[in-house]
Amino acid sequence: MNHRTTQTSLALFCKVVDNYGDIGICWRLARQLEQEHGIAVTLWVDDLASFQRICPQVAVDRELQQVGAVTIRHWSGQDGVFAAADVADIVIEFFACDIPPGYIAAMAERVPHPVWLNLEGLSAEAWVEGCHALPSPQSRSLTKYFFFPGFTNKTGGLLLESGLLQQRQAFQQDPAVMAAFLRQFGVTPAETASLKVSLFCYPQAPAPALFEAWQNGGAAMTCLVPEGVAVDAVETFLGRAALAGASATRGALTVRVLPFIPQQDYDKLLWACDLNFVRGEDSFVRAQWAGKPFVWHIYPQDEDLHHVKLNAFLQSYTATTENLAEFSLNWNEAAKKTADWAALWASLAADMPKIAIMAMDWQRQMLANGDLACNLLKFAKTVR
Ligand code: TRH
Repeated sequence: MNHRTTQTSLALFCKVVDNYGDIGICWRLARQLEQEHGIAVTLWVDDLASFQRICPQVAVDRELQQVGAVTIRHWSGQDGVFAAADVADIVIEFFACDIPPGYIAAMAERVPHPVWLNLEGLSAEAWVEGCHALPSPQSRSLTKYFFFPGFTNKTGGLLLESGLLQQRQAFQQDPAVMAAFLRQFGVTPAETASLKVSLFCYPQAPAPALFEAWQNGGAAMTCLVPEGVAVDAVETFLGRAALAGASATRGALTVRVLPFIPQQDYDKLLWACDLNFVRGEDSFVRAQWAGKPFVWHIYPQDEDLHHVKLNAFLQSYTATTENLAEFSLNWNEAAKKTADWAALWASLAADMPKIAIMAMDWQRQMLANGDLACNLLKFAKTVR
């Protein structure tokens, strides 16, 4: 049988609203669909510069390129140039990104119509289960389906590459490999032996106050911050530009700036640290697969809508202790009481061993929901 003619094709459209989460999620999904499911994936993305930051192989000046076996198309206003034959078997728009009208017209011409999915953002709110997989009739007899990632078996689940958890285990069971990974960023043996925290957050996070609490704390700590993150707080602490390689120690705390790490290595940073500060959507999910305690900085929304989402997650997450919830609410400026960061940190630190154990239970629960790529393909088959 000719493999080429039977290979399922899939087009994934991604508009980068800001930051790295949009392309981060789409790139992860595209790679997994191609590598694990043999799908011919075309990833349309409007911002190649953001893409290059998480995947250095991407050339920013190419309209069409292959990275691995995924086809990358620069999405820059193309319309009216599509024929039915150009349309993939499965078409995914990420986060309601309005795919080109010309492409939609070609979808309507295609026989059979492609499966059309809108891949939504991640939320632990209860309404998600009711909206997941709902059809939305469109003009020209097309139907679009909402596909929601999520934390229960009535949602699409979470992105998880096969073998990731085994890779993590192998990495964590080999201190020499872990030390070598950190050494490439200039992390010293003393820093490696200290309590290690990775920091990824939005600029408004109260990092200066937390640095002060860590600095005045008893135990040696190392905070590893990729370049470009919490820049003001890091520069104030360092007393100089927060460029990769810079570090300073004050009291018990060392802050070290790392280069922004390619996405495929970012997991290793999470695996190597004792506590991870993550944000947005993709790093938030990776921290859950890392199985270590983490603090989530949620993407801010108007009218503090994100506080509702944060609370929904903290209530669902079975590794939440009272101290983790209190710390997280303060980190996201969603707490009722003014923060005493030294006390918040002492309480969270005391809970970390317990949280680490419960985090593994949570992981088992998430695994039972199946992974997002598999769930998405299964769903596509049912509506084909
Ligand atoms: O960059 P983000 O803030 O993205 C956000 C969220 O996705 C949010 O939901 C969305 O609405 C908004 O963008 C527009 O955080 P997130 O989701 O964690 O994505 C960061 C990506 O960058 C993730 O794939 C991990 C990757 N990364 C690296 O590859 N190297 C690094 O050094 C770091 C810190 C992150």
